[in-house]
Amino acid sequence: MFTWDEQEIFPEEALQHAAKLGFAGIYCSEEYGGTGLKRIDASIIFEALAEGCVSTTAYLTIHNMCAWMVDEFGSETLREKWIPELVSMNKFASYCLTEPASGSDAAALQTTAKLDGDNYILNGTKSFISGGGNSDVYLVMCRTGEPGPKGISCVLVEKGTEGLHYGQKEKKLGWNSQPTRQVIMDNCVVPVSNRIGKEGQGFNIAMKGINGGRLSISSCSLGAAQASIEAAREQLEVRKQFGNYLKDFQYLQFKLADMASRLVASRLMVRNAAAALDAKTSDHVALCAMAKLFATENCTDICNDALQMFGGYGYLKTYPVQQYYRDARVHQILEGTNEIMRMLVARDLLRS
Ligand code: FAD
Ligand code: 2MC
Repeated sequence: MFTWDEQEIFPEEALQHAAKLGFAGIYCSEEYGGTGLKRIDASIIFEALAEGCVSTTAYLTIHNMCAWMVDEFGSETLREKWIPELVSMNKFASYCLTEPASGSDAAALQTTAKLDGDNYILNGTKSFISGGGNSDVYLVMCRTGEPGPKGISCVLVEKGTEGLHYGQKEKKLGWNSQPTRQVIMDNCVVPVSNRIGKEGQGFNIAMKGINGGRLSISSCSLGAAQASIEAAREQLEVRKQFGNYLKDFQYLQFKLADMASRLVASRLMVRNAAAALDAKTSDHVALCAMAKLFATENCTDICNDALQMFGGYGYLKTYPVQQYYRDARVHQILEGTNEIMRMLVARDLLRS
């Protein structure tokens, strides 16, 4: 995982190996080759994988979200064509919602898709696209109608489509084992049959996808925190200062106990929200938002506390905790910032 981070390697073969284990379409139906498991299973799998590499697992979660969107809302033709390709990771997928002028206010997006016979002509720029440039399939949220959420559709754009360009690879604090680029559409001609769901349904599809995405990203945070606690525990057992092992200082014992308690609380919130999403309970959106808010903030703090326990060594790239911290930090920003998560929870509480 150090090499992937340091050399910014996107480990496509490792991902395809994960796909062979059923990890690329975990909650897709079995009809076209998905694994047919539940969100709670996905959460357990992503947490475990993230203990190995948060960034690579995080890309896998986005791919899973895209595969599910095609499987759940795509036409029979699209499902038959793409699901086998996606669940085998013969093809990689990206989710394209954010634009330079619309991040949190996603429903204000400006990328257009104008109808021209049997095709849409797409124009616009998507920013921060995970997998951008490397992925084969882009699920692009674009405007086919009125301003606001109801004028948005979801269109599958294939790599190689004329007019599809990519920006430079972004330099990032973490998430270095996966590329992030702008995806630029300049008169991209895409068949209308590539639309996922009905015209105007795209924003709802994007949001339904991202509820699960938020839990998957939170699960990556759980893996980062778990691995950081284990690393810190080992360090406390071997490092001596003032003639004692660090584990014998009560301050550090209590700190470790707090970290473990916050991790367990985070995990329970994520698994509880996953069960709510599986059951489609009326409060599942708020529970997913709460879980992301709580788990990503607490788990980043746990990684930071673990780094502190390593002293100066924690700051060195030869030790793993700094990478868990760098990789987990962005989970408070993407897939909806934690301020937007608070907004979703508050809306649920205050709605009449
Ligand atoms: P802004 O929306 O401009 O927000 C700036 C600040 O203002 C934030 O702190 C925000 O919380 C706060 N804020 C905004 N509105 C309010 C409000 N009403 N009340 C209180 N605070 C508010 N997007 C994709 O579509 N696909 C991807 O694959 C993808 N991958 C990403 C990978 C990385 C590494 C990163 C960094 C981002 C990625 N994103 C992706 C984009 C990500 O979802 C956005 O960065 C995020 O939604 C925030 O949007 P923004 O950056 O435009 O910030
Ligand atoms: N689940 C299901 N439906 C949702 C939803 C959710 N989480 N959030 C909104 N909706 C529905 C909502 O119910 C409404 O549907 P309908 O009109 O049919 O009742 C529709 O979407 C419009 O919602 P609002 O009226 O609440 O729209 P508004 O613009 O006020 O707020 C907001 C939308 C802020 C919640 C949304 O824009 C948002 O989640 N912003 C954050 C953006 C984001 O998550 N970006 C992630 C990019 S991907 C990424 O970062 C990766 C790394 C992949």
